[in-house]
Amino acid sequence: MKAHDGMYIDGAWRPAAGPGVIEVVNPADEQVIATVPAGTVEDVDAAVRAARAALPGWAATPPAERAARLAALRDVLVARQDEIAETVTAELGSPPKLSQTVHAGVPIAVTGSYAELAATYAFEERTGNSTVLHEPVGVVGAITPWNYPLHQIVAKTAPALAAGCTVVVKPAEDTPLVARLFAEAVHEAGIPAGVFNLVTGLGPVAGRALAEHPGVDLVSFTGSTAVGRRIGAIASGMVKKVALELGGKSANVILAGADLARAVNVGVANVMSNSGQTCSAWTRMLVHHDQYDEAVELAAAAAAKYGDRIGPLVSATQRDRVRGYIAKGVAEGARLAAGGPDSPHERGYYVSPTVFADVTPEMTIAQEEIFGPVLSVLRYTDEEDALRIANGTVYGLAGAVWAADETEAVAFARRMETGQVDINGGRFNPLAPFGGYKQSGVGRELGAHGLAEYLQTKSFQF
Ligand code: TXE
Repeated sequence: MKAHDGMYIDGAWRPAAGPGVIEVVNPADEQVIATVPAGTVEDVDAAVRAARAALPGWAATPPAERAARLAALRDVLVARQDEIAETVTAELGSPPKLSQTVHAGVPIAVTGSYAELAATYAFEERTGNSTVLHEPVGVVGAITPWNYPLHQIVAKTAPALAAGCTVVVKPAEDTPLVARLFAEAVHEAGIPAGVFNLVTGLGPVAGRALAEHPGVDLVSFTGSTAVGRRIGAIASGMVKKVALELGGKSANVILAGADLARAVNVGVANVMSNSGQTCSAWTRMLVHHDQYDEAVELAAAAAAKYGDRIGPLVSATQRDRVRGYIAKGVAEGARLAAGGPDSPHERGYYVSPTVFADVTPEMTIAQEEIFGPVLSVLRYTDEEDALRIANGTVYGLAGAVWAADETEAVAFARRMETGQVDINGGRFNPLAPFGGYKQSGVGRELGAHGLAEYLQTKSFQF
């Protein structure tokens, strides 16, 4: 058990204002592995002041120099990739391979992409007789969740730094260790004091203080819809800019004629990966009624194969929440084709990979975000029916379409009310904008669209 001290504020680890600590638990064996300080309003205030003081210098730093610092940060993350992966495995419980390739690998790719974008982005352009400037919004307050603990921090910090903003991050209380490691990496990369600051702490205390701080110009939040609503209300009341990445209930639409086995196997892998703790997961599989029974059988077999290969959920709270949804699915008349509420291990917050069949669109498990390894398979009669079901939730974050040919899949995807669609199993692209339609959120992350969130425009007329 390691007791960590301090908050990373103004380029150094400074003692926390209060005595409170947060215990970090390894969800695979329920052991306390570390403590970190629980930040207070005073810590948040010190961090925001440091970020404000650093803002003029960083905003005036030429984009090429900001790009060089981000490239240096990427190199430090590469050098410390194993340590990042081990830390995420310890505090999130993710299997080592996933930690290495996704939890450490994706932030490296994203930081690299912003090093390039900072160097090439048109921060000034001409239109008619005007020059348009894209200037940094100012101080960013970033509140992040635990499901992809480093990615969520990097997806906000890298574009903010590329834009010339300064940042205060309040990471999730369940996964503060990789956030501390990231602060060390920022320091090693030579990013000037005050440009990046980290305050660990509880959401309703430190998170709330950050959202409410008058020195914060933009609040970027990823997490639950309930907290997102509150943060949106605070930000709009204070006329701050706000970006919200919230929940999802994405549809994986398998059109008749698609490669059914591939679509089902990739679809199950998508839901089970990271133990289902992915906001963009394709948690509703939509299958034509002629192929429905075959799809359910394939999905159940694929889920059963996962067995021990998935990690636990992050906490007892999340495990109980997911079990509650499984019980509700059964109570509302869905049929368990694989898995169920029983835990496969005595210790650790595990839930078995679970597949529900005979799910109808209005059931709770087809409407609400479960955030666990639980797939619902729904049947449709024709493409209009599939579209109605796909669009029939309050969310619209991601999704997938499979068809015999790409044109058919694209035609369907155009009619989906969602921010990102994978066509016939498309690959992850760190430059593609990511974000929600409807109640899945406000704003976009990643690529040039993610950078634009941290900029405001000014024009000169000549
Ligand atoms: O989220 P919270 P939780 C969804 C998912 C999950 C559910 C609950 O469905 O089951 O949310 O997860 C901070 N003021 N997602 O309870 O509470 C908190 O400290 C300011 C989807 O963990 O929203 C943490 O840093 N901040 C999601 C962050 O908000 C507050 C990822 C997220 O925690 C706060 C995670 C407050 N009053 C959960 N209360 C996604 N979209 O990827 C909490 N926080």
